[in-house]
Order: sequence, then structure tokens, then C-alpha cells
Amino acid sequence: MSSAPVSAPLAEAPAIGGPGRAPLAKKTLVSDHPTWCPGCGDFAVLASFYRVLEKLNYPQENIVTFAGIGCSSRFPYFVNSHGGHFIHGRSLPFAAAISLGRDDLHVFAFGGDGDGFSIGGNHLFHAARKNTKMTYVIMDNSVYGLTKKQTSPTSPVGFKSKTDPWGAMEQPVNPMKTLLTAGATFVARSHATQVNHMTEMMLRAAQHDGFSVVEILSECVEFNEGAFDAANPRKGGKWQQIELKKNDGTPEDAARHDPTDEFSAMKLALADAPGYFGVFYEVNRPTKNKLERDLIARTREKTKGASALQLLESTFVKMR
Ligand SMILES: Cc1ncc(C[n+]2csc(CCOP(=O)(O)OP(=O)(O)O)c2C)c(N)n1
Ligand code: SF4
Repeated sequence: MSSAPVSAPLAEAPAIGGPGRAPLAKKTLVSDHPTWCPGCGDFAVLASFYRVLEKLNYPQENIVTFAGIGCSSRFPYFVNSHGGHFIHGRSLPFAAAISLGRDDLHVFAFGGDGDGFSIGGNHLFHAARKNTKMTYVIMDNSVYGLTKKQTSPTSPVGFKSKTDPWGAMEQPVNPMKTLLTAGATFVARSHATQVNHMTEMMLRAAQHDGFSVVEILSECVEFNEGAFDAANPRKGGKWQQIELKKNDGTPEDAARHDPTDEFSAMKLALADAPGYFGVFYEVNRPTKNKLERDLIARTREKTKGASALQLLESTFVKMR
């Protein structure tokens, strides 16, 4: 007879978040200690994200965080949720599949400007156009941080890096212009030193029904120090915050921004660096999640409750 100790049955984890449960709190959301360099802007983004989740009080088991590759893409390791770390630029197709398969989940993707606008640029474009429900947070440091300073798609002309020792020559990507053109239904921008603003932007994005993106200027203190000081009032920069229309009939309201006006959003996007901060664009368009749900319901009705296997078989028959 074995003398090995019999382990006690695992205690069921208490349900956290959601109505009638213990509230979701930061201590529940923290998993690993972040491995970023001291002073990296990504710490503030993570702290804000914990606040966003606390405020939304989602059931913890319904939170999903994904990322590609990069310093910023380590994000899901530091959030105690379901999640994954995918090959470079590919987090969005995975996030889309999860969102479409499980509409009850709250799906977030994180990444850097390299991951999002370079190798993942094509995925970003299609996720935006399809309006799959998820929130994508892009921590833009205008450099490849993880691989120690190469030019990124948002590095300005003249930026000296290991790939451009004489200064970058190519025109950088304009993230806001790109996201608006791609068809994202919520587009916002913030700065990692403006914690309340950043929290508000992520909160609004998470509550948006569709593909929402927040670009956050997040300084890489190691390889691109001071890159966003021009927008940081504490460093003598100019913080130009977008004031949204209140539709309150006051004369001041005429000068405020209507986020449903794509043309006005594009005008803000075209401003010279460091540009504007806030919600550029927010509209409602049917999500791919809803369109697919409706299609499934219509098909079920038409086929009088045929099983998924029967439907698949009949599709193959039609394709012959
Ligand atoms: C297919 C592929 N190409 C290149 C790399 C090398 N690589 C890893 S991270 C990275 C850039 C990351 O930059 P960014 O997305 O801006 O994130 P950051 O590290 O600055 O947060 C690159 C080029 C890779 N892992 N896979
Ligand atoms: S290299 Fe830059 S982006 Fe990466 S952790 Fe360090 S400061 Fe942050």
C-alpha cells in the first residue's frame, strides 16, 4: 500500500466580480510582477487598466487579455485573467475568434506600435473593418523596445536607431489616420503620464460595442527617452485635449468636437505632432458578433433546428 499523502480536494475559488459577488479588486487582478525597466510608461498603462477592470467589475472568469510580441505585449502576464501571448502581430485574429465564439467574454488585446502597425498592420485593418467586439490598446513608444532600438512605424523622420544610424528616412504611420481609415468604430488617444485621462479613454473603449482602439503614448525610457515630452505639461509640453460636444445649446459647444463626424475626426488626426488627445471617433455600426449571431439564428430557423454537423454536411454537398 502506498504511503504517499492523499492531497486534500481543491477548494473552489471564490467567484469574483459581477452582480452579487465579491467586487473585482486590484489584488485579484495582479498576477506577476512586471518585468519592464523602471520608469517605463507601460507601468502606468497597466495600473490604469486595473482601475478600468475594477470600475467595470466584470466577472473575473470573463476577462481575456491577448498580446503579440514586444515589451508592451508582456501585458497579459501581469493581469490575472484568461489570455495568451501570440507570435508577432497576430493577437488580433485570435482575439477575434474568441470574441466571436464567446460573446459573453470581455476581450482585450495589447501591443506596441511595431506589433500593431508593422507586422500586425494587416490584421489591425481587418479587425477594424469587421468591427469585431474587442478593445485594442496600443502602447506607442515610437521604437522597437524589446529588440533594443530599431526604427518603428511611428518613429519620426530623422530618428536615429540601430536600423537607421543616420536617421529614419521614411514617413511614419499616423495611427489615428490609419485607424479611422481602417473603419474602427471607436478611436481614442492618450498619454501614459495623464493617468486619469488614460483610464477614462480605456473605460470608454471597453464599454463600446464594437472594435475600439486606444493609442497611448508610452515612453520607452531606455531607448527613446523624452519622446513625448512635447505633450506633457509637466515637462513644458502642450496637452491639447479634445473637448466633446455636450449638445447643451451653449455658444461654446459649437467649437467642441462631434465624435460621430468622421471628417472632423480626420482633421484632428492630421494635426502636427504631438497632436490631440481624447476620443476622435465613436459611432455605432453592427458588430460582426451581432451579424454572425443573426445569421446563425436565421439559418437555424430555415433549417428547422438542424445540427451543426448536418449544416456542415449540407454545405459540402452544395459545394460539390
Ligand atoms: C516575425 C518576427 N519578426 C521580428 C521579431 C523580433 N521582434 C520582437 S519584438 C519586436 C518589436 C517590438 O516593438 P513594439 O511592438 O513597438 O513593442 P515594444 O517592445 O516597443 O513595446 C521585434 C521586431 C519577432 N519576434 N518575430
Ligand atoms: S526597453 Fe523600453 S519599452 Fe521595453 S521595458 Fe524598457 S523602457 Fe519599457
